[in-house]
Amino acid sequence: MDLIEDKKFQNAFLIYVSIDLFYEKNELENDYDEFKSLVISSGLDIKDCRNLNQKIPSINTFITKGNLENLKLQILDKDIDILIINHELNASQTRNLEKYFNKRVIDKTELILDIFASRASSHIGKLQVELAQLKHLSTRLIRGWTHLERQKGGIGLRGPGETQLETDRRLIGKRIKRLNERLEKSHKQKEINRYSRKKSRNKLVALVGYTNAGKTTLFNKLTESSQLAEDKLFATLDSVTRKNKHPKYGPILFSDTVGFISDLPTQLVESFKATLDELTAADLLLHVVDIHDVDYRTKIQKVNNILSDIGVSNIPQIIVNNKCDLLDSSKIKQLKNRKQNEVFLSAENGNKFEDLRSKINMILFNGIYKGWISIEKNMGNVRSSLFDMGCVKEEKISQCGKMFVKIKIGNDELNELLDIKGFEVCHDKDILLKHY
Ligand SMILES: Nc1nc2c(ncn2[C@@H]2O[C@H](COP(=O)(O)OP(=O)(O)OP(=O)(O)O)[C@@H](O)[C@H]2O)c(=O)[nH]1
Ligand SMILES: [Mg+2]
Repeated sequence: MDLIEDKKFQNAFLIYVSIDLFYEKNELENDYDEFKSLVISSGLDIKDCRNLNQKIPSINTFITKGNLENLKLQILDKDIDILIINHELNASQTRNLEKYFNKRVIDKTELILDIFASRASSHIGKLQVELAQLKHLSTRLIRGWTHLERQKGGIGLRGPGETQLETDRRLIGKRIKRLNERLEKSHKQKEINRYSRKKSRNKLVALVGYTNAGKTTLFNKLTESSQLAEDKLFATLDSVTRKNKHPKYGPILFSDTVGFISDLPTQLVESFKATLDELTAADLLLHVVDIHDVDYRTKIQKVNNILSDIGVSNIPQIIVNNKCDLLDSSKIKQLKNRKQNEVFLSAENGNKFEDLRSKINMILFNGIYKGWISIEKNMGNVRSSLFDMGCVKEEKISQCGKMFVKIKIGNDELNELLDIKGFEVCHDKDILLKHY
């Protein structure tokens, strides 16, 4: 369900309002550019933009009277179909603006919802976006003006004795209930998948971060995948999980996730909660940051706020400062002095991820053991769990049936296995001298 229909023909006029009252320290310097990128990402054609300054928003129309009159004159002779404003408006403000300009008015929430709607491709993704849109729509249902009324005219939908408004509410309520049920079913399946991962003892590393930071680009390098990475906001909507392909990592699954943005609509956070809940299962978060972005510090903070809302701020985190190819080496040197669990790299133009690898291995496995172990011949179950964990590199069986297995495994896990009687670490020469 696209909120903004027939985008090809939609000429957009952007209204960027700076409100002194809303100005906080952690406001983005490039907030205006981000707003423009959102509009471009939604596929609309930007015909013109205006920057306005106000002390406070007007209660009825958000934009103050003087500003409105000026805008009307500027829009008058232009071929504009749609007005887009960089704030969240309430239903009556939108309605009043639409009446005043006699044009469709889209606020920031609707814009983001629309981008999500056009990007969602998986079954779950589509359900989640539709749910968010309906929740948003239900807040807009007020007497005498509804989207449904305009779209369908409500013919044949109304129940006996119902007003149009009641019918709309009932239909939306019903659809929301059905969507919730279908989502619950899909997430049950995900829980089963999560359970089998735990059993296989693969560690889960989730890539998180602000939209356009380079998560998918890094994910593709780490897993030798070819997911779509683009210079667009919200290129990724559906999380994808793949096994690590690099021999220097332990048994790890990497998961690419949806990017965050400041003022992420609450309906979206709620609807995507189940997907984001997957993050709660992660053993480690790679927080990908575009270090070249002037707002990178504020964006780290915004991402951390959302992570804390989802309840995953206690999961260990490595800050991956990406796009280092766009910075001078002297600048990077200067940044490297900070004391934090962080790495500096270029996902797109680099191929040296040694630092990242060793940090991941250290956090997840307390370092990695690579070498031979021996197990007694009656311990086939231990051998098969080593295979299940994907850590067996080579295997030899002595004449007396004792098994020698070359493994690559985290030190923590190796320590657990060493508690088993008959499981021992040994050296190459032991195998060659004693048993062959
Ligand atoms: N110069 C440079 N560009 C990069 C680097 N990594 C990613 N990019 C570019 O940054 C843009 C965004 O990359 P993505 O990997 O799609 O970013 P993302 O974080 O997955 O974005 P969303 O899925 O939208 O949240 C693309 O145009 C990439 O080519 C890098 O190391 N250097
Ligand atoms: Mg992505």
